[in-house]
Amino acid sequence: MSTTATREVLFDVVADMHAPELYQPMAVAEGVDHFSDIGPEQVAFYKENGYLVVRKAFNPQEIQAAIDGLVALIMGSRPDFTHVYFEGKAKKILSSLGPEQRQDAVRKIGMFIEFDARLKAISHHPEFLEAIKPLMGGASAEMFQDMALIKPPRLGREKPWHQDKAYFEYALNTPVVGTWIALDEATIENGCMQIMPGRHKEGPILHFQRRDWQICDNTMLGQKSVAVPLKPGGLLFFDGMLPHGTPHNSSPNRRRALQFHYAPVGTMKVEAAERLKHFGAEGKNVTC
Ligand SMILES: O=C(O)CCC(=O)C(=O)O
Repeated sequence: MSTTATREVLFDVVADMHAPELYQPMAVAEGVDHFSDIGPEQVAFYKENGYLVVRKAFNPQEIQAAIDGLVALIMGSRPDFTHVYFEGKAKKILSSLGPEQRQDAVRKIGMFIEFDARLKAISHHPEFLEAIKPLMGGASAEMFQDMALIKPPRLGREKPWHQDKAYFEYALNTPVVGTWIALDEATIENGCMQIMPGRHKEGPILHFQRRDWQICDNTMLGQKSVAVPLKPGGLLFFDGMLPHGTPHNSSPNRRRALQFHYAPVGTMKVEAAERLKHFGAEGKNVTC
């Protein structure tokens, strides 16, 4: 992903539009309603399929508080918070936008939990952390990445197919659990998550720097995915090796989400070279 800075405002540079055939869901993800519904059967499902949905993980008050926290940070509630990345397409018009319009020019926000207690309350929600444990083989979960991913109406662009472990400096066998929480209703039209169930077991897939650091389009074209539409407060747990992506937001509706990643407490990082040995494609005599 390429990012440029202009007068302290960060922009995520515009990428090409994806081919529609890259996102062809054939089914909708399965799940349970509450954290308390997760038992051995659901843990086995997660291990087998690489994902698990909790449809009503957070209540409307918790989600509204998180949205308020996010919007406050975008509006500049904390001048010392700088990790707001605007869509490249908004570069020319950003200074003329009002507060509400400015929100719809944001692509993503990161490293925010220490800047807003309402957001930290979600990432460190006790029931949530407890639910991650069995997915990690019983280890206590430690959050190592926090992001808010925003797809503004019509403007929000694709996150191409990838495996999250291609981004993280952890040994390949680390049980990384990704979590994705819908703040707005996430639909196929506004760019909800799409996943390839079971394919986390296939191991690392080579990634290429194209529209982003991603799996080659040719590898994914025509593959049937499973869509993960969620109501606000719905949550997707997904394995760090599960191929996933989100298409462009072609709808008039916002799609805001939180994404937190967890690893077992105390997991040591490895060198980037270790990660690239598995995922780095350029230089391996392969083409994309
Ligand atoms: O929310 C999205 O659009 C995609 C998030 C994602 O897969 C990622 O950032 O790794």
